[in-house]
Amino acid sequence: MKKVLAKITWFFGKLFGRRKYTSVDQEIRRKTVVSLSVFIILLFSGYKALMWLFDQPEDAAGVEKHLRKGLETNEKIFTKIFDDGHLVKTFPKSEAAQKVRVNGEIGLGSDFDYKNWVLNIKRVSGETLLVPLSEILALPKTEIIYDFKCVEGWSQVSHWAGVKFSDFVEKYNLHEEVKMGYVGLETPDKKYYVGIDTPSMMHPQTLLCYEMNNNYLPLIQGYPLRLIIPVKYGIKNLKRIGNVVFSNEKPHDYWAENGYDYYSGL
Ligand SMILES: Nc1nc2c(c(=O)[nH]1)N[C@H]1C(S)=C(S)[C@@H](COP(=O)(O)O)O[C@H]1N2
Ligand SMILES: [Mo]
Repeated sequence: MKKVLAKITWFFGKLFGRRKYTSVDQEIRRKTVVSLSVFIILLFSGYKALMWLFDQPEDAAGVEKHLRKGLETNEKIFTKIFDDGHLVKTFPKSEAAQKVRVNGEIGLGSDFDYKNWVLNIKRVSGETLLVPLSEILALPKTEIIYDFKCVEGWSQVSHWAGVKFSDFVEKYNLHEEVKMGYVGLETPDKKYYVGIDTPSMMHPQTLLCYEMNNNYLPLIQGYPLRLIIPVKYGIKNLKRIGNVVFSNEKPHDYWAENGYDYYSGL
């Protein structure tokens, strides 16, 4: 045993040891032997690992079990990121701001006749659906407290309530309409307008919102009706909705026209 150990030590000593008087040739040879050994070991382990992988049972699609696991993990991660059904984080009411920040007043002119306001919806048939506030208030109410984010860099936990857009679609039979790719919303004076992909409109946290902190919206925050769409940045949360249209082309969008991302998703 001792002899064997001595031999091994001698061998590695020869291989790796730095002797004082090695010539340049010997030094080059030593380095070549070391790199070649490392290369062969790596090649061999790679080959072994590949063989092991090929030896594993395959599933119906002919995909090996361990690879399939990897695929499934990727799928889980990506559906989590891209699935429009994922929910935005919500907060307890105690965390909602009492003084809610006001930002952006485009399309909120003071000549607004709020007493005669009705929501104006263009059906695909060309007909117009007019919905007064009283009807919207009679629909099931959904509340949300979440972190409202503006692209300008601020965010604030705020408390809103209204009817889910998806409930509204159900109630007014807008099923044909939501087969279209986009929903366009405008202020009554058409000065502020947004285009939103229909899946985001149909997201369970998207509201046609009429309340903030348990009161009607202040005029400056969109009374009588605004969009609250937590999967999007503030710019898409149009205040004072007047008109709604559906289309397969992207509806015009105020901030997209000014260089911001059309999608503006979070
Ligand atoms: N009609 C209208 N809606 C608007 C805007 C606007 O200028 N006009 N600004 C948007 C932007 S940039 C943000 S951040 C939010 C701010 O909503 P808040 O005033 O309730 O905080 O409204 C959005 N909706
Ligand atoms: Mo914003």
